[in-house]
Parts: sequence; structure tokens; C-alpha cells
Amino acid sequence: MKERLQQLQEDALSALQRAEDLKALQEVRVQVLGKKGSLTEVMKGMRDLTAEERPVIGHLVNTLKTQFEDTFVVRQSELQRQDIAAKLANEKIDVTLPGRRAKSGSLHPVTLVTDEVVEIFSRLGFAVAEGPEIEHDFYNFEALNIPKDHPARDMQDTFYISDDRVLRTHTSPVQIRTMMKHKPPIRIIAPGTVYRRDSDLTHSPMFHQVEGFLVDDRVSFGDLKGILTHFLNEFFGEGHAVRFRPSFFPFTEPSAEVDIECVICGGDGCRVCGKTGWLEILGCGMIDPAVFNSVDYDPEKFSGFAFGMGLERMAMLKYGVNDLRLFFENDLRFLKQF
Ligand code: 2NL
Repeated sequence: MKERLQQLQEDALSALQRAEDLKALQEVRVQVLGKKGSLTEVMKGMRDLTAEERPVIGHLVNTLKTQFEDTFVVRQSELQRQDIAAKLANEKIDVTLPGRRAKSGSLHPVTLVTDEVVEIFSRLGFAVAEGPEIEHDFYNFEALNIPKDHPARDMQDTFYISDDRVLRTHTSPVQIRTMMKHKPPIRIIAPGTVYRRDSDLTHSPMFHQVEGFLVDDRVSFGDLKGILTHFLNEFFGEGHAVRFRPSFFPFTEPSAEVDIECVICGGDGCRVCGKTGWLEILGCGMIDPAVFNSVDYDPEKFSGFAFGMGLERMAMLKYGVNDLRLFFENDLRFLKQF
């Protein structure tokens, strides 16, 4: 019996040493001290022993059991330490690796162009003004000398909200509102979103525009030419010829269209300028006395000029974009280039 116990103990202790992880260790414990464990079986057999044998073997079994449990605890903490060391080695963080950059947005090309136009006119003393996108017929048309039967009011060009409310077709109403509030001298630039019932390859029903105007006593067409020529030199860089062609707008008299020598081909003629060597950039003119009358300025005392330009077109020319639709598709591969 004693020999059997010695052998059993030897096997049990060596099994503890051989256990390679905590799970295997737990299994050894069950094999020895569990319900059907080897040592448990021995203790169950004690009732068959003689009265002399029983205390001797009982004492021995208890010693072995304590020894087994002590060894178990030692091996257990050994394996736990190994476990933690392995985790530390495998899950180590390399703090020298470059981090993941936060994705940042960028300004839309039309926003960039708007900001630049505003910046150039700010340096000339123009203040920025804004106004509502749903406008009353009076501010969008009537005050600008566009009477009820004028073709520009045609259902085909204008989004009507009701009989007398429209989505503004230009930012001129901002300037009308400003003139009705403030007396000259006045210099305003009005960037904003405008709407027209027009949708094809080269027209979007929603687009962007900057208009500007200056009113004072004795403002001349020469002032207009000087300021707009300066603006184009700043925006496209020096060295492009600028020309003023007679034109017509209901709200200016005289009126002109401003062309710049093609910034793509330098005036030689290309697809962008339609082989003419010139690009149409701006509309402008001296503010019509009828407009001054509707805002209660005395046309005998004051004069002024006004101008307007489309910002998508400015962005296309500045960045060499050949398709208007790219500005409205919000494709990140396009937008990230600016
Ligand atoms: C163009 C032409 C223009 C104006 C806009 C204006 C505004 C007031 C009075 C008189 Cl309040 N004129 N604006 C004048 C001439 C031309 O825009 O081609 N726009 C895209």
C-alpha cells in the first residue's frame, strides 16, 4: 500500500511539472483529487484497512495531499507568470509606428474662388453683403428695371415660389436691399447661390455668383474699367490683355462685357476660348438711373457702376476644369485636388 501511494504521488507530481498551461494543470488536479481521482480512490479504500494500518496510511495520504496541493499552487503561479510574459511579448505596442492620420476635409473649388474674389475686392474697400435666397419680385426684378413683361422673367428662366416670390436669379437683390438701407458712398460685394430653370451640360439650376457695385458722386466708366482690370490682373495674374465690349443689361447703361485674353492658350485660339483667343468673364455697366429711382437715390447727385460674374466659370478657368458637373457631384477624387 505504501509503495503504491509513493508511486501514485511520484506520477502526480511529475504530471504537475509536465502541464504546459493552466488548463492542463487543472486537468491533473481533477485526475488526482477529483471525484474519481487517484488519491480520492485511495481514501475511499481506507475503510477496508485494519485498525493498525488505518492511522498510518491516513497520515501518509494527508501528507501527500498537502504536498500535492502545495506543488499545484507553485506550478500554477509559475504558469500564470509565463502567461503574462507571453501576452506582454505578443501584444506589445510599437510606439515608434506612425499614427493613423485623421482625415481632413478641404474647401470646395467654388468656395476657394469666392474667397479669393472677396479678398481682392476687400483690399479695394468693398464690404461683403448677403441676403435671402427666396426673394420678393420687387427686389429680384422690379427695382432692377426688369418690368413684368420682360423676357428675363419668363417662366422658363425663373423658379416661382408664388405669384410674387422667386428663388433669386442673381444676387442683385442684395444690392437693392443695401442701397435702400444705406446712403452713398457705398462699395459692396455680394457673393451667393442663385437659381435658374436651366439644366444641361453647361448649366446647373443652382450656381454661384458674385456681384458688386460702387456708388458715389462723380463715379465714371473709367473707374469701372480701372477696378475691373485690376481685379482680373489680381485673379488671373498680370499679362493677360483685357477688353470691354458694348452690351446690354436692363439695370445698367451703358453696359459692357469684359473679356480676358485666353488664360489657357494665351490668345492663340483653343477649344476653351472657341478659337477666338478671348474669354468672356464679366458683365458690367453704369447703374441705370431707373435703378437709383427705385432705391430713392438721386440720379442727378450720384453715379455708380455694377458688375456680375459666374463663379463656376471662374473656377473652371482658374483650375482648368472642363466639365461643370464635377462641381456638383461631390466626388472626393475631384474635390481632394484643390
Ligand atoms: C453677368 C452680368 C451684371 C449687374 C450685374 C447690377 C446690380 C445692381 C444694379 C445694376 Cl443693384 N447692376 N448688377 C450689372 C451688370 C452686369 O451681371 O454676366 N452676371 C453673371
